[in-house]
Amino acid sequence: MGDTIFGKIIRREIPADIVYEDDEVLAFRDLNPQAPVHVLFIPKKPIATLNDATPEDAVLLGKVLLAAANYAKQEGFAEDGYRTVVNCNTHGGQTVYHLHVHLLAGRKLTWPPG
Ligand code: D5M
Repeated sequence: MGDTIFGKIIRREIPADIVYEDDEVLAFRDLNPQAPVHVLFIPKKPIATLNDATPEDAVLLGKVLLAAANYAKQEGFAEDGYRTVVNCNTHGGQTVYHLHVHLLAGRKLTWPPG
């Protein structure tokens, strides 16, 4: 359980640029940023994909999203706006199998994604 690169970050086995932490949520800068601000918000509980989330995870997932929104407000880019993304499995472009919310901001993002 939790044996992904993000599990190692949670356990402080590898370094990360952590910007937020509480008992259940961790946020750190993406190693390969796609926007001026690119932060990953993760539940400390190792849920592999959104497909694996259960009704018991509903509050936890809400906390992950709210942590991202609070960070955007705190850092002053909420008004201009930002994007949150959860990639799921191969077609979604997921590469790390520990559920995470990408927070992208700091430039006008295009839509639709590729
Ligand atoms: O997104 C997985 C993201 O995780 C991708 O944008 C790179 C990022 N990543 C991978 N390893 C690290 C470490 N060690 N620190 C910070 N960020 C990392 P996905 O939605 O699964 O494609």
